[in-house]
Amino acid sequence: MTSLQHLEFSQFILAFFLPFCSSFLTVTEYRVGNRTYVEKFYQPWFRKMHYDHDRIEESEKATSAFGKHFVPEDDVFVKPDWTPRDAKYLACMNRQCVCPYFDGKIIDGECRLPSGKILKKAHRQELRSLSDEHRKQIEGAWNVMKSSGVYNRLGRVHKYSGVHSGPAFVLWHREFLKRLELVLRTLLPDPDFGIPYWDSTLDAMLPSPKDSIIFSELFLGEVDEEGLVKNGPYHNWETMEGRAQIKRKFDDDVSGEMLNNARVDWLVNNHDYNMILGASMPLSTCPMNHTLDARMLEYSHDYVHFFVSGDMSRSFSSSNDIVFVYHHSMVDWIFERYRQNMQDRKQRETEYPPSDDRCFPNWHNFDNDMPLLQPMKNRDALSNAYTDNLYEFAERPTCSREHRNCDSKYLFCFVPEDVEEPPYCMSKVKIGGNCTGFSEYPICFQGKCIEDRCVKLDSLEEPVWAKLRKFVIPLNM
Ligand SMILES: *[C@@H]1O[C@H](CO)[C@@H](O)[C@H](O)[C@H]1NC(C)=O
Ligand SMILES: *[C@@H]1O[C@H](CO)[C@@H](O)[C@H](O)[C@H]1NC(C)=O
Ligand SMILES: *[C@@H]1O[C@H](CO)[C@@H](O)[C@H](O)[C@H]1NC(C)=O
Ligand SMILES: [Cu+2]
Repeated sequence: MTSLQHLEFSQFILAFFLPFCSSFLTVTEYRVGNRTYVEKFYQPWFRKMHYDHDRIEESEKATSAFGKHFVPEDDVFVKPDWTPRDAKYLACMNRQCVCPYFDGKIIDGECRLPSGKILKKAHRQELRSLSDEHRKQIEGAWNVMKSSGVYNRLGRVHKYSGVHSGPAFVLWHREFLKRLELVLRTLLPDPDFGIPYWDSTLDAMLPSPKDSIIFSELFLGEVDEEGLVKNGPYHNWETMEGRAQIKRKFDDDVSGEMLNNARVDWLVNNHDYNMILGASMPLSTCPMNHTLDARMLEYSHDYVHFFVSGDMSRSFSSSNDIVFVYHHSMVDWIFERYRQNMQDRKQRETEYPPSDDRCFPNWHNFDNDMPLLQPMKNRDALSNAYTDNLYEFAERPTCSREHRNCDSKYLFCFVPEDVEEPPYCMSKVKIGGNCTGFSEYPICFQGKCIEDRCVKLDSLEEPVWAKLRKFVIPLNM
């Protein structure tokens, strides 16, 4: 907001969420002299208004986050590393190469597993679209990785070497997730499943997104008063730093917010590759061809980290929370959808911001090694081989006026009154959660929306008043 600092007024910005409308009302109050002027406009991008980001001045280099990888001073360093076996196979870019990692044998060019199955591409689905059985298998495999120490060992690769704040951000995380997914798949009864994604656009339009079924015991777990995850498949997940539980502090960061359809559509149909791969924390000396639009992929991804907060609020600790993995699978979905929509096969492997040390640190450069993901270089993670050979995404849950169903008992189809606006899928809300404005919809999971709250169904089956009525003789009879 530097541009406003030159003006002689103060301003206050508020954004209001409007149920039954896919827009947000943004109200800005300008105080000029003794008077207040109010500007109101509707915008579809942000529930809490975000503005263009600022570049880093040379003079701020030392004090800002530029080129820094923050780790707390009292951190007890444990060297992140890959086992020789991991190092040998997890860099593979096709199924033949990785086959021995699954104890398979190549027969007729295919990798045949000991179970007799052929190793296929991993299928990445939205968490709420998986069957309960398959989701539980995946949760079980994560828990095997957690208790064996493998999850934290891999988490430290991100903790100490994760690349952020620039062009290589999306590439480093793509390769990291690919490796994590291969490890996960070796532990699944059905290795065709890959890392599910958390499509937080499904939660974005809820009256209170943190009341979503995704943050219930069934999926990611609920938190206690201190923000510690107290139930669900990932409770008692000891962090890399030795805390007994994952921490989430919803609402402690005002810039937190979910992804939404408007921003996802804007990204995957964008004609400027910089909105996906551009420098997100460039120096003021950078000869840039784009603005630091608040909707750029890395920023939009950041707001979700800030929404969950706690471990997710900082890059050194974010991999403690399984949400990190599911959210990054969604970020990779956006990246892939953009590639399919806007680039041909050659552009997918070549379009990338030019190396320039007036812009970003050299580890973002096209030809640079990926820290701790050697032998991969940044350029290698632009390869078509990822989705040609190793994994593919299922479509995000969608619905229409004709098909008002999101094909999951955890989702419902929201149909805007305005016929111009397309219907979209939304997550159901957990018991006790806020359902304001949606009582016409099956918004409550195994419950009913009564006085703006989701109330459990079986506590409604025989309401007290129904029992009483049998014994009360109406006075007007
Ligand atoms: C603002 O109001 C005060 C008190 O009414 C007055 O003394 C002052 O001159 C006003 N300032 C402007 C810029 O109008
Ligand atoms: C429920 O959500 C609405 C919309 O965000 C909000 O205005 C209201 O205060 C919330 N109600 C409660 C009890 O939190
Ligand atoms: C900006 O565009 C010019 C001309 O196309 C190009 O030479 C330059 O490398 C671009 N700079 C960045 C940072 O993308
Ligand atoms: Cu990261």
